Amino acid sequence: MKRFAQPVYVTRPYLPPLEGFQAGCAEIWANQWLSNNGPMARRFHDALAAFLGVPTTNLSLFSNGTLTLELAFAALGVTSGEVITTPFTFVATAHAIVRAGAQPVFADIDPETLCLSPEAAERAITPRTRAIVPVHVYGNPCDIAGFQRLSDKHGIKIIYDAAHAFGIPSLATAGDASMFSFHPTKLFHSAEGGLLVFRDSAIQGRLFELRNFAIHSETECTAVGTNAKMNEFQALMGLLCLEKMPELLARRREIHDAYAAAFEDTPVRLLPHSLNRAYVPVLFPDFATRERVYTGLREHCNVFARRYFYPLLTAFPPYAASLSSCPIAEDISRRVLTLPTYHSLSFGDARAIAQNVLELL
Ligand code: T4K
Repeated sequence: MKRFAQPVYVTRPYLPPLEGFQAGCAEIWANQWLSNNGPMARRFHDALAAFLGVPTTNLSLFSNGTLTLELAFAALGVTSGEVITTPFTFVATAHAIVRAGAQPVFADIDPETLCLSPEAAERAITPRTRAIVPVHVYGNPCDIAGFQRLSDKHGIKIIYDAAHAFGIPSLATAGDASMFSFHPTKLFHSAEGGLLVFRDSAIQGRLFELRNFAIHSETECTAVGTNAKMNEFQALMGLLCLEKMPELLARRREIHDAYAAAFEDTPVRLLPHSLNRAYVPVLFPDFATRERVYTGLREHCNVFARRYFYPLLTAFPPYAASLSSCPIAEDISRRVLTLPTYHSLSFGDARAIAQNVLELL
């Protein structure tokens, strides 16, 4: 079994050449403008609009993905009642719902995509339901048409947690709004950051205010806003990483293919649906095997794979009171492991990690 000399983490951020970042810093120094929608943030905003092919009026940048989601709810009027989501996600999804003033209600996932099932979500709808928050888990697309039908039929908002889904053109404009995380653990990042793309350009002004304390003018504050502005250094990092997007996407695809070849005809099932190959999730036959591989990789191979997402959110005290029964999510959560993938991981290392996994079975 190969033991790596250096720890191999589940991911590593792409870092642009330092000279490019230093040149950008020189501009920031000259501008003497560090935050509050400065020139670099405005340039990043426009570059993202061009990259995604959406009008500049239909997006807004924030300091991180969690606050992006929280302010999306505020801007779309989802500040009370119930919001249906999946328990198979990162805690930030549910935290943002609660912090916006609503109560999360958990419904089960689809066994193939591992995203919230529209059928399960529909069964959870009550007169108090204000919105549904499906998550494109690992970059697997949710059933967009299915959720749109629910929105049309029940008059509720669909706000996607697209934290994992940057770089998938078909998901950029789904639902009423989509949140993308630019955290360094994502395939694209701005050190920290979040992006909201929304259908109704009328909410852009509201979002700009909410991220800046809801200050309307020097003498007016219209609501309880927060500080969720992207600063100039984040925007600079984002601009430099954006130039590399095609390469970052291609590289992930190749690494994914290397794992796929290594796991062919083995008991390890590589989940196939991620469109941007943001993660390498593999399913084991049972919980004990997953745990053995997870621990074995750490202790014997120096490989730090992660159990995204275990346990389910309903196992955490703030959400434990939820009466939801989500047997598919429960089962997947106990069998899944996400293996290392990032631009600088070599194919040889991916193959060696896969070999270690198979030896630990
Ligand atoms: N919705 C969903 C579905 C999400 O997955 C997330 C975030 C959000 C919403 C919220 O978006 P943000 O507010 O974060 O923008 C990580 C991330 O902190 C979190 O952003 C992410 N999801 C979640 C899935 O993973 P941890 O606790 O696993 O991160 P951590 O610090 O253990 O990092 C994992 C590995 O990455 C490390 O072992 C090494 C590597 N790493 C990490 C960082 C931060 C680096 O090499 N360099 C770095 O700078 O939560």
